[in-house]
Amino acid sequence: MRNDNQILNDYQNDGVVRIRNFFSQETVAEIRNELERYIREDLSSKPDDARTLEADGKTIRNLWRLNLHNPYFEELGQRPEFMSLIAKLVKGEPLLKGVETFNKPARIGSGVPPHQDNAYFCQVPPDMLTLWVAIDPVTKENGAVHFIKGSHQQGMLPTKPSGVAGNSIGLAEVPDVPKSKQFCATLNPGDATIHHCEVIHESGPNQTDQSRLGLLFVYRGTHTQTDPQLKATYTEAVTATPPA
Ligand SMILES: O=C(O)CCC(=O)C(=O)O
Repeated sequence: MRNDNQILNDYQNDGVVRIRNFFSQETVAEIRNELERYIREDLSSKPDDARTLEADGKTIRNLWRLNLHNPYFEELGQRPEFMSLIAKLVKGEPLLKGVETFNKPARIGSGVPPHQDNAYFCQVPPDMLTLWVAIDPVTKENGAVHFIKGSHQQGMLPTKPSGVAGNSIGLAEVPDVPKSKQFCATLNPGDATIHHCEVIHESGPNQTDQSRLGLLFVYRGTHTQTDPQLKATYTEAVTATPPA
């Protein structure tokens, strides 16, 4: 039984919360099938900004905008049982802003530099978050996301373009918190994390033989607005390394 009050409390204090068994194994299997079908049958007819490839030029690193390109994912992200929880966390009526994947394929999956998502989202107040659902098992070795708990409380930190396709903007200075002191979000399929858009996080490359596929849902409260300064800084970075 999901404890929404505990989730809200942990989210407010830490900026990230892990929720076991958020999706059933049946839903995880359904998601995997639909992603495979979408890649096989639909992706080639979508615009270039529907995906980012790994450095080999052929393996998928990310799928973007699945909510726009695929009705199954748009519906999944708007189910009332999730929206009721998200509403509490974003302090208002939630809006599904994006559905995407971080595939982190075995041996090929690249790292994600330390960043705050609001450098991409550019929203004030920062009532925006990501629900990150494990489709594969997520281990320390295959590239679990590491979070610095509580770092959302210091607001936005200076950024710099990262030059990484799919993660074009990162922190100007990497925080001095050893990995051993960060929250390593190991997950079983169907488990999830929810993280605030200003909590610092990163993930390493996948040097194992196990794929680490995550499906992400991004929400904001309908009351948030785009900050012009954050937007100008992001536009500069993403223009150098499109599409995200
Ligand atoms: O899945 C990952 O490795 C990174 C995810 C991430 O950076 C994000 O959710 O903002």
